[in-house]
Amino acid sequence: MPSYKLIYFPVTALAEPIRFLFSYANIDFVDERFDRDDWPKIKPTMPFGKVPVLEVDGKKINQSVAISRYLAKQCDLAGKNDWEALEIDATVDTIHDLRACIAAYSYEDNEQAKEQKLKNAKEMVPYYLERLDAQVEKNDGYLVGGALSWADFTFVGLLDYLNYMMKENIIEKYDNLKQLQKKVEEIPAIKKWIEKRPPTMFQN
Ligand SMILES: N[C@@H](CCC(=O)N[C@@H](CS)C(=O)NCC(=O)O)C(=O)O
Repeated sequence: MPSYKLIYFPVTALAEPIRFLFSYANIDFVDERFDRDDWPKIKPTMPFGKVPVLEVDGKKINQSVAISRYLAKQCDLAGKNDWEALEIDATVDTIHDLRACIAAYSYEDNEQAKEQKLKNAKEMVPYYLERLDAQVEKNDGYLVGGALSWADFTFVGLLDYLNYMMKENIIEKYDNLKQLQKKVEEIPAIKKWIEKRPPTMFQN
């Protein structure tokens, strides 16, 4: 078994689906959370100046989605066939489109632009969530293929970050997504992880 170190800010966000996968797969990893003040010093040592970065036996690799897919393959959460793998990939990309839409608003400093981006997010967030909720209803309570996949871990892992940025529980009106969150958080390995993980600014 290789040695793994996951490097990220001291938050959930893009690293959390990866942490869920390590926990679910029962793979030991060093969960390295650096101080924000140290980021300028760390940034030039990362392959593309961004995190999360995973070190596998000392080799650094970036991109959270690629890292998640790699781990999901190792614990049978990457679909039963190529079609399901494609559906999972598409769903994960859609979740990241939703994240990008919310982040565009949340990280905007210009007051006027922020107002416009909030208006856009208020329109687009329900657009995405209605469709994702219907997808879960159609797939027996999971996002893809009637079974747990890394798409479910991506959605639930990112959720507290999305809620924090939107300043509300974005899935409040979506029963299928609420049940999905509950189901994922009750998987024994995930429950254990959530209980032991350090609290961050995204949990209330
Ligand atoms: N597509 C990349 C995005 C990585 C990314 O944007 N990381 C942010 C934190 S969430 C970052 O490193 N920001 C600091 C910087 O750009 O200096 C991924 O999914 O890993």
